[in-house]
Amino acid sequence: GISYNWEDPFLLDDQLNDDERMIRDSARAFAADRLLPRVTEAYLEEKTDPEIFREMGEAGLLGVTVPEEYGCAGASYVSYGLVAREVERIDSGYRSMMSVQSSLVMFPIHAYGSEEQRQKYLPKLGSGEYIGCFGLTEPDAGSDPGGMKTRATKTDGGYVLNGSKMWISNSPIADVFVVWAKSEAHDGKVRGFILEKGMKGLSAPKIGGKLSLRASITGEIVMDNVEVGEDALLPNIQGMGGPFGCLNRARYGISWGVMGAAEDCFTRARQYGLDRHQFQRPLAATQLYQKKLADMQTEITLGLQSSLRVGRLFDEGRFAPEMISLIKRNNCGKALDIARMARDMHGGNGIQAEYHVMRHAQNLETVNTYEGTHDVHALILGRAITDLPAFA
Ligand code: TGC
Ligand code: FAD
Repeated sequence: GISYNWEDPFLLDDQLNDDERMIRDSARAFAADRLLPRVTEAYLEEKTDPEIFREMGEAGLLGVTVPEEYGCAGASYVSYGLVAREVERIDSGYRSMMSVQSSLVMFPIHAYGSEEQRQKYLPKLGSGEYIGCFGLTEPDAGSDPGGMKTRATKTDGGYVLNGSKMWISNSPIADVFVVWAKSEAHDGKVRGFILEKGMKGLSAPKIGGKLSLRASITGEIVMDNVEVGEDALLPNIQGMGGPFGCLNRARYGISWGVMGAAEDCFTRARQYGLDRHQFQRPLAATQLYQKKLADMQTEITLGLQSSLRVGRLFDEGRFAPEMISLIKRNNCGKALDIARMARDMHGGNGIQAEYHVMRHAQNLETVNTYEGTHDVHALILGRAITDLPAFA
């Protein structure tokens, strides 16, 4: 046998190839050097530094699965998951910025766009020169995005868009907006459009007052007779499969990301328990403290192994969306429990920004809700198990 490695219980590292380890290591270094020093102030001041996109682009962390011909890494989905884990080890908001750009903006432009659209947008999104956002959710259509009201009406040579999107990551600072609308010219089917900052009738006011994900800016998208040409339409997809295809990627990445946040909470709680003494001994020498650490480690280890498995299936083209619902739901719920537990284990210090754990817990409230809530993913699984849809 070999001795137990508490930092990598199932030897995940052994299951990665050299390229994956390289991307993981550069993401980890980037996160420690560029993100960790900024995060506390960004969170407390609710400030998103757009420069972070440029820095992520320079470090090769945006759109890592997009092919090299568009200036990206052409890496595996396992690599993408590893990047999400390292970035979210610092903050879920930073991972949000990365995953919206990669899975929700670059992926659809690559998968559904024309060659002109790919050439025009992908290199600049990959370098972080352009910031992207993804507009699906509306004030009255969250868990049920098929109930959207945003409409595209055909004109000579293009479309006019009307409607509003709610809770959109990056929108107030975005240059490129991938927006989903029902198109009358296509039998009312949902189509994707690429809008650009500065178009007449397009605005993206910030949503203030968030008590979660404060390092990542969130806004609305308001479209008041926004006129676009035919070249704004994503030509190669129609129906809700378009946005859901993007969500599959983002949800998969989130399943890795939240484990990064959970690992940060676990390692901080472990260290705190070793350093802090009460009743003349370290907190970590008590049975209750050790049980909590064991529970945390168990869920993190199982969660990471599951994400790796689904990532491998993804890279082989053998994934079903329900697999992603299973790991998105499980890992978000478990990460939230772990972060709350780590907050408790830090006692009063646990509420302080400098100990990081409560910020993770607050962030994970959002991550457990966006990209399909914990309960909506249970219903997606329930439908697959019983063949009976329970949504409506
Ligand atoms: P349903 O009838 O099931 O399907 C409609 C059409 O869509 C297709 N489809 C999928 N295709 C690919 N992947 C998937 N996962 C798919 N799920 C469904 C399906 O085949 C069908 O196609 P067609 O051609 O037959 O029409 O749809 P429904 O309307 O009954 O959906 C129910 C439900 C609950 C599954 C769905 O609406 C849902 O997933 N709701 C959750 C909404 C959500 O996740 N919103 C996320 C917004 S984006 C976001 O939160 C970004 S935050 C990111 C960050 O900051 O990191
Ligand atoms: P609702 O759908 O109103 O749900 C409220 C509650 O009801 C939940 O507990 C839910 O589980 C439950 N519920 C709903 N339907 C059912 C049912 N049939 N049966 C049982 N229970 C049900 N969206 C984007 O398009 N782009 C983004 O970039 C984006 N970024 C976001 C960033 C942040 C910070 C946040 C908070 C959200 C973001 N979202 C984004 C929106 C997000 O995807 C939605 O908030 C999410 O899908 C839930 O929708 P809702 O908020 O309308 O909640």
